[in-house]
Amino acid sequence: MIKGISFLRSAGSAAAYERLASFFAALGFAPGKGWNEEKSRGASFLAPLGNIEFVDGEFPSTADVLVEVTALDAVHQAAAAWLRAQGGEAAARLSPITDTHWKSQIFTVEPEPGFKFSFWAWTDPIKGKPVALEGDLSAAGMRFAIVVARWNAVITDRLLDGALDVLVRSGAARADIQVVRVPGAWEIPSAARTLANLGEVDAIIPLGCLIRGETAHYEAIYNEVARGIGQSQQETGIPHSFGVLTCETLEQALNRAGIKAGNKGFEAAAAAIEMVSLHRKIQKTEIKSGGQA
Ligand code: DLZ
Repeated sequence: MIKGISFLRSAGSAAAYERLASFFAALGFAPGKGWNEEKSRGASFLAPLGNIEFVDGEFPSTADVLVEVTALDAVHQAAAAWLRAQGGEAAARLSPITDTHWKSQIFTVEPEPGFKFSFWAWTDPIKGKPVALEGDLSAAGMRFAIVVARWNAVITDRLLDGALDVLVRSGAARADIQVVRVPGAWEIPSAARTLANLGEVDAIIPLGCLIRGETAHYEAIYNEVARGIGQSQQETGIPHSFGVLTCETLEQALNRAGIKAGNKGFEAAAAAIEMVSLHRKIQKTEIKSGGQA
């Protein structure tokens, strides 16, 4: 399963590493998790979208890393201010904004000699509009409660592993992840609701597994579990994802818990991160627009 694209660059020195990280932070990139190990460290920066593009025909004159933005002037000003603050010749490593042949504008900046980046934005207002307000997948500073059922633990433990994996890899601190165990899926809504009412977490991630062949009143239980989780989400306003498997067989459940068809715990936790981020963005948009649509 394809997950993301990374460009790796060796900074060459600790000082260049610090300057590049500082530049990307100054331009408003969301920080990724990065790493700090014995042999190396990494500063990572996220963008909501990434892709690899092959071009046939006229090729634009750009740096090999191209960053699309929605407010090119503001980014140009931020880059200029950052370069000025470096002093010396740095300010000269910023090109003016120019038109491209594809209804857009572009500039190239070299925050560190040898590291060039081009930033561009559509001038066509239809294309330049953000397609949608979307949450991103950085979990740094977010608090989560995972409510996991013990029933069918061979499955739910795998869902829990998947959920913890994505939360920690996306930057959540282990101390900000609370794991709450309940007897079975039936008990998930009640625990989720109690946690949501406390208001101490940003999202709830319910994990459980119902297997039709082994579950008396299967329909009744799963309807009630889904309804209870949905109701808790709607009435508390705290995002709840849905990581409760409803399967025909144990084999199907295993496949959805990491064997063949992804790990639904991982997906539920990723959805929770995205929803917290989206809620925050919607709230910011609402504040900026003063509640005007
Ligand atoms: C009772 C029961 C049954 C038959 N099957 C499942 C199941 O497949 N998955 C699950 O999470 N829980 C099951 N349970 C337990 C109920 O969810 C609940 O925990 C008990 O009925 C106690 O209230």
